Amino acid sequence: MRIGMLCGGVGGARAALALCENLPADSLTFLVNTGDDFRHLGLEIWPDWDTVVYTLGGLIETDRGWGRQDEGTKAMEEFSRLQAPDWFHLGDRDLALHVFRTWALEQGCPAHQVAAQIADRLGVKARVLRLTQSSLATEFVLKDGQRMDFQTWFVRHQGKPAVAQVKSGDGEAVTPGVLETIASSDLLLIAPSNPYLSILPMLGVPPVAEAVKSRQGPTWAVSPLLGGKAVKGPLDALLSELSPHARGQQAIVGVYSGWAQNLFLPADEMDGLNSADVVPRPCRTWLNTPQRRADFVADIMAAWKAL
Ligand code: FO1
Repeated sequence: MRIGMLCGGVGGARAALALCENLPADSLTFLVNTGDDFRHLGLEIWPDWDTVVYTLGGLIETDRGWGRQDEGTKAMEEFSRLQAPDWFHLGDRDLALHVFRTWALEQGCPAHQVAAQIADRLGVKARVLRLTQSSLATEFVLKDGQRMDFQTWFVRHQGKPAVAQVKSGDGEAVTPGVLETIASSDLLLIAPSNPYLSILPMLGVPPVAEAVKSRQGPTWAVSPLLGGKAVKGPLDALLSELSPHARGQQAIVGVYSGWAQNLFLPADEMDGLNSADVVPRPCRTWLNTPQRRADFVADIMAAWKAL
């Protein structure tokens, strides 16, 4: 059985880890958001892809959910001494990855080959594809009319400025293998990632949207909310700003209407949800321990077997 999963951020990386810990790696392809990718200090930085690869390679700093474990701060100390921009934290080990990647791209190696080499060298067995060859450059139109790029809003301003609209590029070249994965996967999952920051930017790319809408097999989404709230990050505020007529899980149902046939969420959060086309399904969606990740995959597989 081949499984593809659209993912981004910490929730996406933990769901990818759950699948890798419990299913054969060669059956899995992860399609990772490129909306957060940007250049900083002249370096090519792919935060969501790096988070998935570090997580699957067993290298991630687990509590924070991004960057490397056993990390150093010498480079950041020097950036500060030089009065270089230091609002975006680059650990010493992580910095080596960005330098190597930027160099490889500047040598003329295509982005998907650079990605495949890095994933392989960091010990990742499953395929982890960036959705597009270059950044979807997500930006925010704020309630006060200002526009702000992703990382300036997310990191520098800690996701606080009120958002009126999220916009991403839609004309970037799709990475080889992405559309084939969407079409040929027996099951396409949408990870419990932030829908506005990670998933909708990907579904906004016309060939990707077309491939998802026209696939033969099921597409199932996993809710990022637990106890009706985001586990991490600015999703709760974004839901109330961008989906003002529905709350909590009902808002997630609304976001995935037209994209997914099922929404997996905790059994005790299903009451009262209504939707014409997205069927709520019970699932243990905590992903913070190996046992919980195994339970999550068991629930998805049980639903698959019951089809
Ligand atoms: N997130 C932060 O909140 N602060 C940081 O300084 C930061 C640095 C960073 C460096 C490399 C990397 O791969 C990720 C990093 N992140 C940081 C996480 C990242 O900005 C976000 O988690 C994602 O873009 C949102 O999915």
